[in-house]
Amino acid sequence: MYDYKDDTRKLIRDLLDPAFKNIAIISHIRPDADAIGSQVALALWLKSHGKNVVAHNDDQVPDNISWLTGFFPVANQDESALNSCDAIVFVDGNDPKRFGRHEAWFRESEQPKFMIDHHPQPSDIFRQTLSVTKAGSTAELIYLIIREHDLENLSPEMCRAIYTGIMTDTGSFRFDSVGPHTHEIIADVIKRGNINVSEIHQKVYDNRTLNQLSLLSRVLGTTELDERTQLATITVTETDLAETGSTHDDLEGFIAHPLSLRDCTVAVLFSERDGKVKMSLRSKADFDVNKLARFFDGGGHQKAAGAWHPGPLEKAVSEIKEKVRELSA
Ligand SMILES: [Mn+2]
Repeated sequence: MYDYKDDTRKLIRDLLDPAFKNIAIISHIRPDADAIGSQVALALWLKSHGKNVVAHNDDQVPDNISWLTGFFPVANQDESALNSCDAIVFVDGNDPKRFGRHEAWFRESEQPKFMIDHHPQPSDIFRQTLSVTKAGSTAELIYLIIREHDLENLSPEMCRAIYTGIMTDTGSFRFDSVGPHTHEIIADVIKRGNINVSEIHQKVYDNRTLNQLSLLSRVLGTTELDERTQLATITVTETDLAETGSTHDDLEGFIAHPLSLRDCTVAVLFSERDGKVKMSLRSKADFDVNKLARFFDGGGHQKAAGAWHPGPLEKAVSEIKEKVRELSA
C-alpha cells in the first residue's frame, strides 16, 4: 500500500473549510468511468457536508455509465457557473489541458484549485493535491479520503460510483496496481452499498451494439504482430466507422484484443479522427508506453497511454514501429 495519509488529511481539511460553500468538481474530457465515478462520489460526499456542488464535464457521459449521473448530475457548465464557486476540484487528471474548453479560465481564475489523481507529472497550479501514481484509480483515492474522515457516511450511491471507477481502471481487478488493499476497499463498498456486482458489470460491459461488433470484426482483420519487437497494431479508418454506422466511442475496449495475443508486449490502436490519427497505447510487460507516447507529445501511465499523430495513418504506424524498435533495441 502506498503512502497517502498526510496529503489526504490536508486535502480533507481544505475541502471542508467553511469558507468554501460552493465547490465545482471537474472531470477530464472524454470521461471514463473512473472520472465520472470519482466525480459523482466526491460530489455526494461534499454535499453530505453541506457544500453546494456543481459537477462539470465538457463532453457527454458515455451511455454505459450515464446511470452514475442519476446519483449526481454531471453537466457542461458555463464559465459563470464555475466562476460563482469558491473552490475547484479536478479529478482523474492533473493538468488543466485535460479538462477542456475552460482551460484558460482554470489557469487564470483566482479560486483555489485542488486535484485528486493518479497520473504522472502533475501541473503545479494546485493549492493541495492527492496525487498518487501507484493508485489503481482515482475512485480508490476518493474512498481513502472518505475512510480517513467519516466512513460511516459512505452511502450506497457513493459505493456504486467508487466500485465502478475501481473496476474499470483496474481492468476488472487484473492490473499491477491491484493489491490486497484494492480488494479490501472493494469488499467494503460491496458490503456498505449492498452491491450486486454482476449488475454493474453488465451495465458497463454488456452494452455493445451490433454496429460496434461489425466494426470490431473489421478492425480485428487489420491486426499485425511484429515478432521481433512484439508490437501488435490495429487500425481504424473514418470509412470503417462510416460504413458500420459506428462512432469513436465504439472503439472503447478494442485495444484489449491485440494485447491479448500471446507474443504481444506492446499494442497500439490507430484511429483516424478529425484529420489526425489518435493512438491508444498499451503494454503488458516492462515496456513503458508513457515514454513512447511522450515522443509524440502524448502521455499517460507506464502501461496505458495516448497520443496524437498528424497523419496520415500509414505514417503514424511506421513511425510508431520505428520508435518501438529503437526503444526495445
Ligand atoms: Mn483514472
